[in-house]
Amino acid sequence: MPETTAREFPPGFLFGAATAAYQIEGAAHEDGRRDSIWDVFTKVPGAVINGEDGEIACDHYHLYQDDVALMASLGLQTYRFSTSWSRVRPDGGALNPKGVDFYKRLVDELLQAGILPWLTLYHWDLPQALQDRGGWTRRETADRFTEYALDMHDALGDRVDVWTTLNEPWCSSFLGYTAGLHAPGHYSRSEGMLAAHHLLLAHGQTVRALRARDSSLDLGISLNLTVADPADPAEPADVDAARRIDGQFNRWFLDPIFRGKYPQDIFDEIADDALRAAITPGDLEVISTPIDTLGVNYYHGEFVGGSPPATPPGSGDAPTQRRGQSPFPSSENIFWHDRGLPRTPMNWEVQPEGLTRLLVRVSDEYAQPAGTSLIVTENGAAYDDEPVLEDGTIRVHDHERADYVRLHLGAILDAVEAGVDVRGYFYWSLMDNFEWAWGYATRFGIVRVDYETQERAVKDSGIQYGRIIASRILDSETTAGVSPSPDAAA
Ligand code: GBH
Repeated sequence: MPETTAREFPPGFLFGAATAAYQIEGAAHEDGRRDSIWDVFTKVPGAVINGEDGEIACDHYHLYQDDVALMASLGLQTYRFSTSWSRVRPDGGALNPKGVDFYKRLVDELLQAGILPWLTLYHWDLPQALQDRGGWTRRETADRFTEYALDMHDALGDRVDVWTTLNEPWCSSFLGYTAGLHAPGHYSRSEGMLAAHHLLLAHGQTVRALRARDSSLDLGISLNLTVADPADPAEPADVDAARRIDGQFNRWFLDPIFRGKYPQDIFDEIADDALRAAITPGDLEVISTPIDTLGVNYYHGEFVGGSPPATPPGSGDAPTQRRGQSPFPSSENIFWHDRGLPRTPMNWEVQPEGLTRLLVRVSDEYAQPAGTSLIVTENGAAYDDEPVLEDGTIRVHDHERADYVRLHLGAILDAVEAGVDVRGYFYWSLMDNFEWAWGYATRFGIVRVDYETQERAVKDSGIQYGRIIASRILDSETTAGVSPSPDAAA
């Protein structure tokens, strides 16, 4: 529904869009780049729908100038992207100057367009050479990461102020090493926990190293956080299922980073000898090095119970179902229930109110007491877009995505009204791209990409976003007329 009253975004609130290197760059073996774990994982039969990979993706490596021009035309104030470790240090070790040069060109282009570069050092693409030596299950990988981060700072420290160490370490560790759904495609609870610890360590020691270089940098991490609700709040087993989901998605990362401690309840339940041995004295002190900004990635909440629902909620996450594996180290007796919320074609619930609650909670319990800023670094939805040709122009009337964006921006304003300081919002994603295990059919962009021609076309949701950015107001003026939803048009 359109907003009835005009709501203004706070001064300084940043509007942006996000991408990640492997999902858009292509040029996977150009200018010295070598395999990351995703180049290898995508070759495993059945790992990705239709066997697709990021070899060409959106060819952003060659089209970055056009893409920055597109960002400028949308009025984006900031652009969140990641740098590819295997471009910069193809074997995880020695520097590849040509790889670094690409990011220098990209950042220069952004700065020229007046767009703030929001740089993420790791969005899941570990150099395969490091995986061959054990990847994130090895402590040494954290040291290699810090060296790579310092290379990037050598190259870009004079031009980039905002540095995010990791994107969603939960995914890198538990989807990658435990559930087998992401690279490197392992099925080990123990490896997942080791990976999570070493990722957190890599984060903490890199924050320290970068801060030692330049105390004025804005340093942080982006976490995939969620809201877990019990199917029946009066049913202890359901409440317990929600506690464990919250513990493993949220507190397993927030507590070490902000409190220097793993959450005791979850630790007692899942920590094995290997993890206990891997945590050496001082690790949690390093991991809890203060950060300036916490990035919140929010897509959907979790509605769970301790026993299966009478009717299962839709088809479930397709790749999860295909493998029949659970991503959690301790997920016995956790079942997803249905509460009648709308769902995207990926079967993800649309629950904007969850974002409000999440921001309030994370602010109250973690960020605010630590003096850390909050920003939404990812939020978005994939829908079955139907491109149409109108007067020679490709249009996508993606009213569901436009609604999704408007509802979540409204949810952020609700949090702001509740007293939460939110620095801004990045829509995921700037453009359709390689959606990991889902391949290219799953489209998240506010810009459509034609993978045959690499032609870009701004979708209606992008036009709406541009209007919101220009006016800094959420109301029926900025959001109407772009792509009326069927009931609004009636
Ligand atoms: C983000 O992660 C990624 O950062 C981005 O690269 C990606 O393109 C984007 O989302 C869209 O998917 O329990 O296996 O059913 C998404 C975080 C956390 C969302 C886990 C789905 C349920 C996965 N995800 N969640 S599963």
